[in-house]
Amino acid sequence: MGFHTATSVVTIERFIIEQERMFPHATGELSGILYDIALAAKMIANKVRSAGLVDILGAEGKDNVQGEAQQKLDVIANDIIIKAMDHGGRLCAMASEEEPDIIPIPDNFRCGKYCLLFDPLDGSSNIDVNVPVGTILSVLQKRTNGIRGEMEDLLQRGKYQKAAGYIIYGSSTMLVYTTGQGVHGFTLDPAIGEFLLSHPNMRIPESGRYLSVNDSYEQVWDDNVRALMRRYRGLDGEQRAMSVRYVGSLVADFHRNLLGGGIFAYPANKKSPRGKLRLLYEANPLAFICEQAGGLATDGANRIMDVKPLELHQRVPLFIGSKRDVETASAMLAQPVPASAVPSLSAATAST
Ligand code: FDP
Repeated sequence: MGFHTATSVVTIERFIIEQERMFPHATGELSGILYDIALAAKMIANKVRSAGLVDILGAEGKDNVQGEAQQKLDVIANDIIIKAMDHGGRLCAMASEEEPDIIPIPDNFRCGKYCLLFDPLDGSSNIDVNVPVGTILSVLQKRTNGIRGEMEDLLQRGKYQKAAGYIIYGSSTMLVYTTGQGVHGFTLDPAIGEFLLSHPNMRIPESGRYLSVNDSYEQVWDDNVRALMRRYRGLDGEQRAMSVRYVGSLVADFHRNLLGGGIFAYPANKKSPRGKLRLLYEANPLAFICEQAGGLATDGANRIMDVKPLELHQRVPLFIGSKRDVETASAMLAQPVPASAVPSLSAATAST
């Protein structure tokens, strides 16, 4: 993997300024949003890093809009992002996975032309066990004429995103983003508190090593999903077996596959017919990043970034990663297979 090519120290600030200079008509508003995101990322990283030291872990007692127990750090991360972003004059509305409705810009602040959608702390079930978690963000441009953003501004297809990024709080903290000019990764140097360019122009391998899926759902998958998973595992003799890696934190699984190649899959199943992951806060931003890095993202039938959002918290099945591995998913999911033709993964594994 030859992406560690930075020969001089480039801070995220300098990088953003240099990127902006390439576009003479840029107003600097998008750059301002990216700076603010970098600041929020440092503040959240600080909280995540000290979570084991101070007694701030554990459920807060409130449920989020999906009815999941909300962890304290989710709430903290949500508040940090809102406070870092609402007063800059660049946004006209926000939406968060942790909030049921649009988050308006307070009346005393100026509104700008962009909207921010975010998942403040993805993988929250991993917080208590010291496993990497992440933040995911998506930036859209306002379409309606009023000063304040409206639902229509937020419910745009992913292909209209102006920027997308994620922060992974792992063995180091990294911020990875795209504005449609490639994907660039920055690693936080905790000694100086700066994100430094560490992974310029990230490219995902054409086909990959890793398969990330929770196959405890095999019993409730459709037969063509089971056939697809047998393919990835090399059980139908059509390809070499991929290595299974599942953290259960989307950002961590996606980040590893972006670097090493492979596919992350969260298919629909009989219990969750629309899948689990959220189109606006998770699938769209990661799809934008993945495509910019040379990969693909589909819901099985449609390109993720073409799916029309109908509501803020819409869920979507997700197959995302290396181009050839996602193409295999699209091809195999388009053809229903008879159940009798697909032995279970465990039966097949036992007999090989
Ligand atoms: P979590 O429930 O911990 O917030 O976004 C939801 C998510 O995590 C993803 O980060 C992760 O990939 C997925 O759910 C894990 O779901 P399963 O436990 O069903 O595999």
